[in-house]
Amino acid sequence: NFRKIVLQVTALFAVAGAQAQNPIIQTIYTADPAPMVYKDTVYLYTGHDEDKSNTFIMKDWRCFSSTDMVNWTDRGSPLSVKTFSWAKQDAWAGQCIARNGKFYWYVPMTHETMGMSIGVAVSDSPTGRFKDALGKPLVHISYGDIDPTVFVDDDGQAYLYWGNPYLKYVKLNQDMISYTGEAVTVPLSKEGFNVRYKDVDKRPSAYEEAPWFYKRKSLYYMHYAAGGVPEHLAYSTSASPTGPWVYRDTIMRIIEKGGAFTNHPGVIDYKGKSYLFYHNGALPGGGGFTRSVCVEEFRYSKDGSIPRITPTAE
Ligand code: FUB
Repeated sequence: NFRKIVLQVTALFAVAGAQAQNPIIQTIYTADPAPMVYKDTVYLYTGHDEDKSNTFIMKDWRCFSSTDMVNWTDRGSPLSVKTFSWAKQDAWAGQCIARNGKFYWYVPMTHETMGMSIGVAVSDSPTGRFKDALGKPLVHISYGDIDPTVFVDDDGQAYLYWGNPYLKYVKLNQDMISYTGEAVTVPLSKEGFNVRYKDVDKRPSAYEEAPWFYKRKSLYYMHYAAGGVPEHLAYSTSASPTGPWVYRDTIMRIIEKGGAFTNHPGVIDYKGKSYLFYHNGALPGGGGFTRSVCVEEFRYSKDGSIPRITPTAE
């Protein structure tokens, strides 16, 4: 029951090692990629920039899927600000995860009265339709409650990290729609998150926003957009899900040509390969508020480090 619109068909499509053309979605502007591997399919959840505005006009989230990382099927708009009765606008960066036979999609929006807040939507299918699980925000602390990233550890404990200019986390309960204890603020030290290349806003480290949290082998990874602005992508690692974090390196430098002032990482392993999703302004009419999702394949080193990744057009 989905729209079978194949967005990208390249001549290389059937060839082993074929690469998607970047940006991978060329029919609308997309941003804030959040890939999820479920069974044999990659589901790519994105934000949706409305055309040619000088601010973020983002009303809904989109979903695309692929089984070859080349051809992407448009799964429509399974979630929008309108899904949340308490929300006013700003369908910013979220992440969806499968658990308990359901799909939980954590998303930030501006609340009718309280400023930025994080909601959680639930569905029986990765392509929706999603419903507001709570009828109220899951998290509301301050305006910085944006960009949630979620991960379930091997012991079953789920973590939700988020925030700009801070980075906070809570331990989610098994039901994935509540948490126990207070939100913990991560120390944004130089050792953990490096220093800013432009220190105009006197922040303690390069961490800006867009965290992306997961574990690979025994190492926990925190990818994020680092600043000042324009943003680049960097990562830190830890031996534990709650830190302390150790700054590792820049992954993608500022995109000088065809970039946007933001960038946003989403990392997966799929069919034996590793991929970094990000966004830029490379479509015609593209820019800071009209972004497009792209993907690059990469290889971890034996010690788990990630190489510098250069944006490509294919
Ligand atoms: O897309 C709106 C905001 O811009 C996101 O929440 C940030 O990560 C940045 O990409």
